[in-house]
Amino acid sequence: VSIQQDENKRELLYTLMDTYRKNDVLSIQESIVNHVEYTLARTRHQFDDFECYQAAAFSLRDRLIEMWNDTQTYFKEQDPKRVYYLSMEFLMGRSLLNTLYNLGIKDQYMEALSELGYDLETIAEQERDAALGNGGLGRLAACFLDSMATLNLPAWGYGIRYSYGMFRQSIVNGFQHEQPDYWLTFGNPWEIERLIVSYPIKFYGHVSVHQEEGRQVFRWNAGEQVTAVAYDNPIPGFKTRNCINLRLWAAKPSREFDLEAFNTGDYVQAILGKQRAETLSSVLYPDDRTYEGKELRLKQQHFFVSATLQDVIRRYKESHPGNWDLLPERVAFQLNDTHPTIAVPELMRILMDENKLGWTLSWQICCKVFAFTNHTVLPEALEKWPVSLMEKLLPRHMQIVYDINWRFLQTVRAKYGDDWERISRMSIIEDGAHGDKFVRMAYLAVAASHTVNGVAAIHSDIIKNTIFKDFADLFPGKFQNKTNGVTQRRWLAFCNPPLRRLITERLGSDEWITDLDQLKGLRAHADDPALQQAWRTVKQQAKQRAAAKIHALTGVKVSPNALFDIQIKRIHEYKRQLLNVLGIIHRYDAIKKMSAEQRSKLVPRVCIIGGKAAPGYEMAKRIIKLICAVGEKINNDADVGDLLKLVFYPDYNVSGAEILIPASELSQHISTAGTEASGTSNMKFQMNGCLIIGTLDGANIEIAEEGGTDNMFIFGAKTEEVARLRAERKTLVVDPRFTHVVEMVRSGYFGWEDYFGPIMDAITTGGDYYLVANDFPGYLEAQAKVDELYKKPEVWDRMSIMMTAGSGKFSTDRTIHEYATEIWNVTPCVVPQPEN
Ligand code: T68
Repeated sequence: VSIQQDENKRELLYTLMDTYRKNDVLSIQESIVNHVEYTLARTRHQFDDFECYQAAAFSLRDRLIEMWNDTQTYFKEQDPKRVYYLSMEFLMGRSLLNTLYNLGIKDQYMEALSELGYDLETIAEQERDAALGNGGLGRLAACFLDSMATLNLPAWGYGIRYSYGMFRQSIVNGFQHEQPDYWLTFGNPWEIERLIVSYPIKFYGHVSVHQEEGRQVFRWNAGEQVTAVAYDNPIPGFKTRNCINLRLWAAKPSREFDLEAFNTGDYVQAILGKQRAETLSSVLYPDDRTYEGKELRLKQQHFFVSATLQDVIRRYKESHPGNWDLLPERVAFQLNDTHPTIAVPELMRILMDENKLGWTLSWQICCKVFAFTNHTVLPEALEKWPVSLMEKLLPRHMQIVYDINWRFLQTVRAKYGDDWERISRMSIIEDGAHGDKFVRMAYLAVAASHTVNGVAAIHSDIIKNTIFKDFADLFPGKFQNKTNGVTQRRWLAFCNPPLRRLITERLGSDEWITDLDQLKGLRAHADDPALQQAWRTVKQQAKQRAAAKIHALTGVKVSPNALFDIQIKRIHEYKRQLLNVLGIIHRYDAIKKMSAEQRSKLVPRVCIIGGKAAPGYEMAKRIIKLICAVGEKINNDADVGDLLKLVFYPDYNVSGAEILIPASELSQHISTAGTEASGTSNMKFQMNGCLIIGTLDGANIEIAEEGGTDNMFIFGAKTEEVARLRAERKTLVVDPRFTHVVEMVRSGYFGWEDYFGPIMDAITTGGDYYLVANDFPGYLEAQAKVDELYKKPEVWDRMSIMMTAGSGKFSTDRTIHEYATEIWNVTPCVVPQPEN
């Protein structure tokens, strides 16, 4: 009877399921209007642009869910090795257009909406950016997801569903103000809430030991417990059925825990106490530079890592009950910086304490599943958690870290003998000066990972010779390079349709969208005046669009006939926005002193600077004010007119980048050599035919190799010179032009001289750690060369085409392919297309 019932049920389900959603215009309209009426409870006769966006997004989510289900079912059947990308940040930006393009149904949607009376572009702008990241590290994770899906890898991303993303920046009187980014106010139509996928997460308490069958068993009696709930975000690939998952965890109060608190009388206090649980996943830390030893940050790390590992282990055990040996052949974890490193003791704890594996096997497994990416060498960014904090918050993890360290130092000693100096240098536990101890998270990650990588060739060399030198000696085979990339879908094909069409027309195919090396085919056409002409027209259109946006945001009118010079990135002393501003002051001063005759020969410039300063980074905030003050002066100087403009682009984010990058002719990547691990916007600019003024730092070096050194404006000290130049900085004979611009600022030419004093001090009497004075003359020369070449469109356009042609290496498709083959050992798992 029951078999018959099962049969009937299956039959019924199949009939009910009917077919997949169709993508003809009428079916799309049907889906949209359905969501207007039944999801949003509006009527087809009355819904505004925002509701139209929501309904369109929900209709797309339906289609994504079909793909997602097919993909996950297929992965389960095939049981391939899977990779899990663990990251505290995913800087996704908007999803509507990206989804439409990846699914290949943008034209149908455009038509469907247009017939209903809506404009796709306007609708797309209704979407708020998902800004769950600070900058490069978070955006890299987002580009990786796009490539992993497109390459059909059995991959998932895991992170935190922050309620407040990256703060919104407004500029008031030239000062940065921060506003909360509560991005979920009107819901998030892309996510799927999975209330049943939830795990308990424990904190505080104490550890007890007892004997069980002749071995020690540790039990962690937690003092606090919250629940992690899964929110799935489908990630479609380009032109593939595969749809992977980004699973983000949100914290909720746990139902069972603390029941006694309710029985002891103070009911209201007990409720309020539970509410605190939600704060765990509420806010993204906006600091991308200095490590902050905040308890909540460590709680966030443990929260997302513990939920993730419980989820992965549950999935593994479902398919392979009792078979631990196979785990490293089915699971790979990539740690995006040290932020998820608590995963190492957490996996040890899960294997040993919850699954009764011994230390040796547990450690063997650990050492086969983890790999770690480093993104910085700046010492102030390296995470070190106080032992006292970790002992309190995660007592069992602290024990395990001590054990890991003890065994690790045994291997160091086995190789080098009683070299106490080295042993103390390499210890995962740092003995601080005042008796305080710290856990060096990077060392823990290196000790446990089978592979450690930097993010550009020079950076991977630097980490081997500096912060991880001892480790590279001990484990020479562990260290690799994986030069970053960006997805050419979002950053060229979708954000710059006119250029996409032009490239496709010239190459005779659009295969470059999944095989970016094909761009090198453009080299043969770089001298063709017809292509150059069309290339220029495309750039001109993008500049007009950006000019309109700048006017709307700042009220400043910029001429689309001027050279667009852009520096957009987080504000940091090492990125040297100061060098840029001082160069602009020099240019302004020069213009003021010119005759009309000289001015008529000048190349007009629009300088655009954008980026956020960490709220506690005083110097970066002063630099923003300086940029604004200089802009104020220049932009209102009728004498200068269109010859020079300087705008600070407020609230720079992913969507802003999608407008600015296509419009750029020159972009600045001018960090002090040896400080920028890679940079990734440089790759986006290059793809869009923008010329680069830059130092030999990070990925700039590889960009020069690929795009041609002659097509870049390179200047400045080299990495190997920096230490010496720093030591000699006090005796440097400073260029008089530098002294003059510093003097202009100090004298109050732009007002606010007292407020700008510390900035000027930092690059003069303060030691000039980032060598602004050293590189200033070279920078001015490089800028002069820019002006000279811009006057020769045939030369400039050729260089521009050559840059795009040389950008093939910087696709995350290449990066991810390297990770997959050289680190993860995972292979594509291609979901078959459905029959109908
Ligand atoms: C960036 N790092 C590197 N960090 O600065 C950049 N840090 O050179 C590189 O291209 C990029 O990573 C990708 O590899 C960051 O963006 C952070 O955002 C960050 C956030 C929290 C804590 C520390």
